[in-house]
Amino acid sequence: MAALGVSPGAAPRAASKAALQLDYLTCDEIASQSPVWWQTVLGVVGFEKPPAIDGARVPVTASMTPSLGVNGNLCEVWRVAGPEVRLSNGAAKRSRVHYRFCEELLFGSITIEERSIGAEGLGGGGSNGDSGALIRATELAYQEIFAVLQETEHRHLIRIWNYLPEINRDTGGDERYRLFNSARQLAFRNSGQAIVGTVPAACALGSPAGSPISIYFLAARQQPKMIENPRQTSAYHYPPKFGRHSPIFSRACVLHESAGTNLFVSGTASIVGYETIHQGDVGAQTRETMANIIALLGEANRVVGSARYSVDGLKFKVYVRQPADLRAIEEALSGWLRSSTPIVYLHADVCREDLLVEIEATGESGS
Ligand code: 3EB
Repeated sequence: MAALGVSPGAAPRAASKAALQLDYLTCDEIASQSPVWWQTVLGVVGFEKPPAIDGARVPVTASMTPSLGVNGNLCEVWRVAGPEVRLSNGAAKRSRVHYRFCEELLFGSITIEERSIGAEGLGGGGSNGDSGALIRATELAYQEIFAVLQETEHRHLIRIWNYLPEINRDTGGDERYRLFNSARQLAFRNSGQAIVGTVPAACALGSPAGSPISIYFLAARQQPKMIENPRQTSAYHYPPKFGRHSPIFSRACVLHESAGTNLFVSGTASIVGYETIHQGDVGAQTRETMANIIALLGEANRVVGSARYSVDGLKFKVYVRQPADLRAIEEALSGWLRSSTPIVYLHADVCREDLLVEIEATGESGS
């Protein structure tokens, strides 16, 4: 990393690097932090519901996916640290996006209730009811996100978390996840974004009926390096049998120009090529998912040119479709992970009906 001193004749130094850091903290731990600590917080994500903290200071949101197991009260906290890091809150007019940013990085969140969306203006004169509202809400959310990134010049989405109520429910022939994929792809196109290659790491999970659509994201001024998995077809090249419009996400990405936390592993599941494997066997799905994450770590290390990332440096979020499977998943993971590895289990529907588990991870370098 850059030395603090500027030697005579050196080129002007770029702004000091922000170290992005992820912590899983209880609400009580968050409540007892000092003002100095709060100055470093980009955003706070609760799981079942937004935590009761003052949303005027930082964006506060929730995935609407309840915790499983012992870690009831945890929140996901994104912070930046660095000698010259200054954070500002977002002030985009007429935007539902809450955001906070420093020179290099931006955290944002948006929630939209489908029932607040009129079906007017859509083909079919509104007869498509709730599928129209999901499509419109998704388009609006992404449109507003890209507008913020344009305005603040953090033009590169690096990681985006998508939570949709009833993700697997069928609405007149189309699953809601597939409608979401169509709307997401349309929104990327309409905002002039790439739809293959340089697309963010992501996940898409189901929340309980009646939840708002909840989306949060990290963006950067610098282009991240995208990582694909040699064991899997790129999601943006999935064949049409998985939906008319492919999901737009990369398997992982590396924030090469940052200090600190900088590997983002997308939601990863028991998919080899493009097919789900080990249907009905949650233990085997968990092991296959870890094999996919190990393959991604290998790719990430190859791309950065050193053995920087390993399973031991990752923090995990595990989405469990059926709470009764929690024990079997923990058992399968115990072969891969240390007991000290940070890991949060959440109850959520996974975006293919036959997937029982999905795992995402965030990696730190220099730790
Ligand atoms: C998969 O590999 C499993 O639609 O944004 C993983 C990560 C999955 C992201 C998304 C979906 C998404 O296809 C599902």
